Amino acid sequence: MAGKQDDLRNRLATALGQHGLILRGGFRPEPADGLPDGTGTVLLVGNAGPAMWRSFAAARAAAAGPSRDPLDRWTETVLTPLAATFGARVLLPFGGPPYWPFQRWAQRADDVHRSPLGLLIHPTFGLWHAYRGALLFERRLPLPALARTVSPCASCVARPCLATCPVGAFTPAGYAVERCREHVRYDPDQSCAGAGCQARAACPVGREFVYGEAQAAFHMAAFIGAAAS
Ligand code: B12
Repeated sequence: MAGKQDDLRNRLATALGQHGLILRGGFRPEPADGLPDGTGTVLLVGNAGPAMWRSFAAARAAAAGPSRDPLDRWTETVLTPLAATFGARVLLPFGGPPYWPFQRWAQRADDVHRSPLGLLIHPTFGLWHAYRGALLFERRLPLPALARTVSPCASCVARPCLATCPVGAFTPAGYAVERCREHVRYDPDQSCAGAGCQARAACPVGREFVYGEAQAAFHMAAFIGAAAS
C-alpha cells in the first residue's frame, strides 16, 4: 500500500515538474491548522529558483492576450485539473483576504524558518522559493521523513538582509510595507523595481536559485499594483 502511495507522490512530482513546480513537503492536519474537516494529508506545491518562470513565460507568450494577475491565473489553470486527476482538492495562496496561512503550513511541511525579512528561508533554496497551492487528500498518505535543521539565519552574523534596504523598510517592529511600496514606485533609479528586492538579494544562502531579472521585475510590479509586463 505504502509503495502505491509513494508512487502517487512520484507521479505527482513528475506532473508538477512539467510546469516547473515542485512538491514542498506535506503534513497531517491538526485542528489548529484550520483545514477543512476530513483532510487526511496536505501536500504543498511551490517553486524554487527560476524553473517555474520558464514554464509560465512560455505559456504566457502563447496566450491570447494580457490578463489580470497572470501568474495566479496560470497557477489555477495548471493546478485545478492536476488536483482533479490525483483525487485532491486544491487551495490557493492568493484570492483573499482572508488568506490561507501558507507560511504557517509551510513550516509544518518542510525545513523552512522565518527569516528577519518575514520570508521563509530554506537551507538550500534560501529566500528564492514560494508556494503556489496546497493539495488536500482525504487519505492519510505516507510522508517522507523530514530532517529539521537550524535556520541559516541563526549563524548569520552580518545580517546583510537587514542592512541593505535603501529605505530601511525591515525594522525591529516589522516590515514597513507602505515605505517599501512608495520607494519601489517612485525611486528614480528604479533599482528595486527592476532587479527585485535588494534586501532579499543580499542573502548569501541559495545563491544558485536567485530569480532572473524578468521574474524579479514581474513580482515587484505585482507588488506595487502596476500592470506587470
Ligand atoms: C498579504 C501578503 C503580502 C502583503 C504583506 C502584508 C504584511 N503586512 O505583511 C504584501 C503585499 C506587502 C506582500 C509582499 C510580498 N510577499 Co507576500 N503574501 C501575502 C499573502 C497573500 C497573505 C499573508 C497573510 O496575510 N496570511 C494570513 C496569515 C494568517 O497566515 P500566516 O501564514 O500565518 O502569515 C504570516 C505572514 O504573512 C507573516 N508575515 C508578517 N510580515 C511579513 C512580511 C513579509 C515580507 C512576508 C513575506 C511575510 C510576513 O506573518 C503572518 C502571520 O504569521 C501570502 C500568501 C499566503 N496565503 O500566505 C504571501 C506571501 C507571504 N508573500 C510572499 C512573497 C514572496 C512576497 C514578496 C517577496 C513578493 C515579491 N515582491 O517578490 C513581497 C515582499 C515585498 C518585498 N520587499 O519584496 C510569499 C512568501 C514565500 C516565502 N518564501 O516565505 C507568500 C507565502 C506567497 C507565496 N505565493 O508563496 N505579501
